[in-house]
Amino acid sequence: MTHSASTEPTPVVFITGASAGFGAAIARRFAGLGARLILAARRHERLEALADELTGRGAGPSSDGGRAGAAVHIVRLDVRDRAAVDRAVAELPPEFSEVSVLVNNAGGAIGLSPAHTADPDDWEQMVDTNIKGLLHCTRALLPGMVARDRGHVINIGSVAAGTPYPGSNVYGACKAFVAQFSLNLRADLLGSRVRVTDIEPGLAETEFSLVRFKGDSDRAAAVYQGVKPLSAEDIAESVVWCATLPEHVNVNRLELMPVMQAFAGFAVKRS
Ligand code: NDP
Ligand code: 8X3
Repeated sequence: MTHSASTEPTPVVFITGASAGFGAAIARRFAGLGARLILAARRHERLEALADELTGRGAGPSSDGGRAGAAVHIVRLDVRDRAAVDRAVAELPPEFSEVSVLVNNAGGAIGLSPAHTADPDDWEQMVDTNIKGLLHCTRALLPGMVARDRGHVINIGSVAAGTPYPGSNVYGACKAFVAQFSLNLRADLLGSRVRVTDIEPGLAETEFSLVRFKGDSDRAAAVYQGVKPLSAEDIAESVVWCATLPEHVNVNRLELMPVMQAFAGFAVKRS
């Protein structure tokens, strides 16, 4: 479904997981820059509401610093479904078809159990979303970027890629995949003007913990209790910063944490 209100020849930004958290904030931030937006996620009604807000199609005048008026195309998409991803890309309306920025943001953690008790279905869902979904979207959009010699793949990784913690087992390993895949893409793309960035946030308050704890809102709220976490807007700011640097500059990896988060030492179990 396409909502059009802008005719500016501007960047086209494809954001996965745009129905919540970082993805929605990234969409708002790029809309403020006048980009054309492709918003993808499974919850279509959330995308509709965001599209209404960004295009100004919704109720009332804009009070958001000029975002209303953006050109937005929304796609109900499960990134785990490779055929659906390919179809969504093939069926982009002409004014959205030359994607210049892909934000591979869809993903998350399911569960926090140790490996020996974790649910294998949760593991599979994390691999399918954080790894395979990201691969599907990248593979579908990269040929166009290379052909046009212009583009930027921005992957949302995590501090969990490089810092182990109990219960992170498969989630952290998925994000380690994202980190290495991002670097390997840079190797493949040398000679083209396509950029690749892996953004690795730490503790950030979104629906992330609600999803991780399968709807347990008390447990999710406790994660952010007594600390000022990163916000979705902080991450959006970093994404936009990387995307708007001069085109000869590539941020390979950007790690962010709230000031009130740091590292623990090695754990030693003594008898
Ligand atoms: P949210 O749970 O708030 O948002 C996750 C988004 O991913 C939603 O829009 C959801 O949309 C989408 N999504 C999940 N599965 C799929 C799927 N199969 N197909 C399409 N879209 C999907 O979490 P965040 O915004 O925090 O997370 C965004 C990214 O940031 C994730 O990759 C996460 O791992 C990462 N991250 C988060 C951190 C945090 O502390 N919050 C820190 C570091 C990294 P829908 O359900 O509608 O499909
Ligand atoms: C989300 C951050 O520390 O919960 O990727 O893994 S953490």
